Amino acid sequence: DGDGGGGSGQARAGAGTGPSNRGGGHFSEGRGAEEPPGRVDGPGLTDSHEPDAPFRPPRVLLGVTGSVAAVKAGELVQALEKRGAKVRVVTTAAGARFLDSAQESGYQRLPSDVEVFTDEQEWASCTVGEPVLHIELRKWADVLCVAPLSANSLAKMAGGLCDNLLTCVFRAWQLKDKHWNHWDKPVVVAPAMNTLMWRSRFTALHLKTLRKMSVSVVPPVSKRLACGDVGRGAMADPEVIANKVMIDYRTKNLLRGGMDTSISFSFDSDPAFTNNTDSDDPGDFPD
Ligand code: PCO
Repeated sequence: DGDGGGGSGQARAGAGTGPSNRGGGHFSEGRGAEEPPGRVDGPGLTDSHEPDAPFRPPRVLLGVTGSVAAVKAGELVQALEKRGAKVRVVTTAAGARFLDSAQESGYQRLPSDVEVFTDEQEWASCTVGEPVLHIELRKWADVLCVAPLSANSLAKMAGGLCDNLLTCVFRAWQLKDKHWNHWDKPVVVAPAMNTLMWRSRFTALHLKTLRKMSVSVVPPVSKRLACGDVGRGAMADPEVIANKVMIDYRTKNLLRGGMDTSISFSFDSDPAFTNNTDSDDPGDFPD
């Protein structure tokens, strides 16, 4: 686990993030696109899973960080695309190492047409007057999904640190304030880390901070982990994460459209997301 080092731009571009995936810093569509997601206005835009879906499919920015669960990124992209989402990937330097190893380990690779953005591209555009990549990506995306979210990137996000492309995107995100006066673009995170790190009080504290900012947390599951330990810490099923992304996106649009906000569309009342009372759960952090 670890996404250490900022500014070095050392993200590798090997097998998993090969040249065909690498974002060229161009924004042929949606550049500066702050327009609210509109209604479906033509054929082919409807979510294939829900023929009557009223909104256009979301643009999902998938953040990949330095957890071994990054090997599941290909599966997650597929799950999102299956639901009609348009996906771009931002990886930390540590996340890129796991993306590279995914292919060697036999995990599903990223589709070749999915653009992968790394710190290198962020630091490449440092000219005054040129577009800034993290701002452009933040404008492009409807939803930010960070999966897997490592312990290190969790701490950075909760602390507002922004020393790489992904944390800069998050720092520029407009999150809902405590009075619900702002409801901007949803953020969904799926932590994945060793059980001992998950159990740490830091985890509870950092998750509490993110939840207060209206970030949705899809908790990890219990299984045998990459290091052989058994316990909670494995990233949730990509299908579950993709569902949560779609639900938060739709909820936001329904609220924006003046829907009855007393209706709950969220998974937050689902025991799978709240009743993690086993000994591996960091629980809440008292005020
Ligand atoms: C590393 N941490 C972990 C947590 C993340 N692991 C997982 C699963 C994978 C295999 O199913 C790797 C995806 O175990 O999400 O293992 C040190 S213990």
